[in-house]
Amino acid sequence: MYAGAAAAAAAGPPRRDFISVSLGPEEAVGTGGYNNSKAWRRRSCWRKWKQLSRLQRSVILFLFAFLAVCGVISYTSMGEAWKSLTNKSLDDQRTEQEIPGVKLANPAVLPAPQKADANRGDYPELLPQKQPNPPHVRRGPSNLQIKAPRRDTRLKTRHSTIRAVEEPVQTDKGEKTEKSIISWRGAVIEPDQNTEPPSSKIKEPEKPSSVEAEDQKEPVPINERQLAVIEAFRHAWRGYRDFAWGHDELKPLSKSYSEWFGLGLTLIDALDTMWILGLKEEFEEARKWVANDLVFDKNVDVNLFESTIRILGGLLSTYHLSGDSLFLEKAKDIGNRLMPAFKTPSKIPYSDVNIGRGTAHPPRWTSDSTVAEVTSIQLEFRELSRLTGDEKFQKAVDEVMKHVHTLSGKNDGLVPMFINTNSGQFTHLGVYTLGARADSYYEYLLKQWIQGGKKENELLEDYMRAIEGVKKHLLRRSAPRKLTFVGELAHGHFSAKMDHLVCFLPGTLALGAHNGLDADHMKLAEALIETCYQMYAQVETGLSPEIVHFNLHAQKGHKDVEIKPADRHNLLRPETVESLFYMYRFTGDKKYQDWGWEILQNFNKYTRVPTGGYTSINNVQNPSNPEPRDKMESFFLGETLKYMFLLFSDDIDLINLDKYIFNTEAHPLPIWVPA
Ligand code: DMJ
Repeated sequence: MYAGAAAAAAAGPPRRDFISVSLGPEEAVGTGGYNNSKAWRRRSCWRKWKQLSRLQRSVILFLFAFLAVCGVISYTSMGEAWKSLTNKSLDDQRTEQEIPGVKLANPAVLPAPQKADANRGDYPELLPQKQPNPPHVRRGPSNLQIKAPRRDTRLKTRHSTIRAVEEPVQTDKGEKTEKSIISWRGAVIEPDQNTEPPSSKIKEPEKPSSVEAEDQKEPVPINERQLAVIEAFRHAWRGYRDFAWGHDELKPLSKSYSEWFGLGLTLIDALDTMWILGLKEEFEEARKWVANDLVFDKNVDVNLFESTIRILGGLLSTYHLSGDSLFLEKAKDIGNRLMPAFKTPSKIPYSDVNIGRGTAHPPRWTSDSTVAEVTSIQLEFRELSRLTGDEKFQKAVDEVMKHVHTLSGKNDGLVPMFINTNSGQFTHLGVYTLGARADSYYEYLLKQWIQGGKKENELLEDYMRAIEGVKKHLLRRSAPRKLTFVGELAHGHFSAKMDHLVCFLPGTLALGAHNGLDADHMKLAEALIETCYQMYAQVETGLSPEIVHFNLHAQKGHKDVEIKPADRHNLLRPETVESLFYMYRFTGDKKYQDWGWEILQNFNKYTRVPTGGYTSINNVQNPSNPEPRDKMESFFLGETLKYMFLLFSDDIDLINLDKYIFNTEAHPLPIWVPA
């Protein structure tokens, strides 16, 4: 018997002041045996409930009510927790599916990187965008620093911080919308796509001292003229990409290509221009070609100078701008393959190297090399030594400079055009020019001095002496406009001939003056750039010929500039635009931008090929038929358009001239000890 029931029976009628609920089997047996039907259970419970006192019922009801309230509260808070847990894991899954291996902190703010080749064949034309504000025009000392906005340390290249900015962008439907992009020096880059840091095997290049301050400036908006340069570049690139991809030069009319070294010359020459112009997709596609298809192990003869300034220089500067070690690896490869050129009796390098076989030789008809060629490879090889820690590159090119420094045969610092690789002596003495075969000797004297931190006095001495030589022997004024020009001297006879190539000189003189050299170098630069501009302005197409002859005496109906039939071609050369860029940077005089703008428009008018690309022309004097030559030189993309873009910029930090020195193919390399 169940104990509670026995006690209750013994005590008579149940007392109502305590609770006793007995649901044991014996009770059931005592009330008629076991019956588990639902009706019986309901009846039995109800009977029990009725037997309870009011107090007992109230207590039970209160307990039920209390438990019910607690249940509701805990259900609500657990539900929230569960919901957020579930949502979070869904978000995680979505992010991982969209960008494999990359978790974006906030996908709504930073768009997922696009595949570089997602837009193959799709070249949206850039519509000039209305600038929200007029471009900032900053003048004054070039080390002027701008106010410091907050920094985003996540987005950093090796030499610069990439800043996240909100910019209006054009949607497919032409609407303007706000999209987050990352901008760096005009380059538009999506996050998480900045390139790898250089391999740890490679000596870390010195960081320019003022990088920190440069990091903290506001991005300067791209203006309409710069957009026109971007459009021109894209048009040129479209031709190259469609008809000459991976080859040296585009032949835009025949929609084919020409090969010089078979090394994708135009592509390599254009890499850093794409970076500076912010053409990310084009850059990424070209980078893939460099990674997968650029092979230097080829049985091919290359010109030491041309491959140094275009290929080695292009790879080094692209490495500096992008921080991508691929370009340094390639630069090391080509640098090593060019070294056999220096194995000569005099250590003056041969002009040609077979980069596959490791042999070098002079041209077939002579053992001479060109003076400009052997003395305009130094910026690149010196930088390669600094980056790799291997001094052999610098040693080889420094030896050439030291040797040339000691040579006799100069005329007040002016050098002849040839040097013999056996004897190490100048040959063809008595002819002096600032044009072809000598030009960049003068340019590299100054630029090496600046590159090395203005310490190598012999370089400066040679440069200063040479400029005095130019003033003494080669400067004259034309008639009727009294334009100052640089002629040539041949065995004591002056010739009023000036190559377009000489138009590098105003820029170089201005750079020297900016670096503390005589102020009258700047005066001369101003006079010479006016002349170079007139070499365009006085010609029917507004484009300069390759060579002009100046009139020394006024003749009725004659301009200052005369052009011989053999000289009236234009190869899309950069020198005048290059000097305009330096002049604008150092003076802030808008006329230099306006002159460059005229030149760009004339290139568009007379050299642009509708199906893509630009072409050299044979006759700058015939606007109705300039006689296209069917060739786009690699320097049009490497130099001319790059200098145009920089000329139209008001951002002195877009390749700051106190931090970078341009090689003679417009590839910027860092100054070792920046001013
Ligand atoms: C380029 O290859 C270089 O600028 C070189 O110094 C001279 N010739 C062309 C451009 O005109």
